[in-house]
Amino acid sequence: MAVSGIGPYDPQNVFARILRGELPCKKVYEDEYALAFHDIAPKAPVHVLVIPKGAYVSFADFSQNASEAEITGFTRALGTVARDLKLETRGYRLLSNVGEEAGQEVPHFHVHLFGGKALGAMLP
Ligand code: D5M
Repeated sequence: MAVSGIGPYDPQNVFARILRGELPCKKVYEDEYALAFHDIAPKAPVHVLVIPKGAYVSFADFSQNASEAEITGFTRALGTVARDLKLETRGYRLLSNVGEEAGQEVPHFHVHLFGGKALGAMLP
């Protein structure tokens, strides 16, 4: 079932364009499965977006339709980015908005990685 407000994959979405090199990004990591770059409007001292290379609109799509290699590769990349950015000492937060009502603006699956300060209690 489709997630509310998120249609079929749009190859013109901003992250697809970044993946194709049509738009710039402040890259922090890249491998076969994932690309990580600084969020354009950071909400924490470290605010990085980690996206899969494959065309998935949301976590719902990715978790259902990505191959095991993609899921493993992407998950490992997330951990590597956090480690490379030295976020493990103070801890960090992963967040992914799924669907318009949850606040998803860009329809290419992405995980926000926040760190670099005391993040406090989890909010809804
Ligand atoms: O989060 C989408 C996030 O993507 C939001 O924090 C802004 C960020 N964004 C949008 N355009 C860009 C570019 N061009 N570079 C870097 N970051 C960007 P969501 O969970 O979909 O609301």
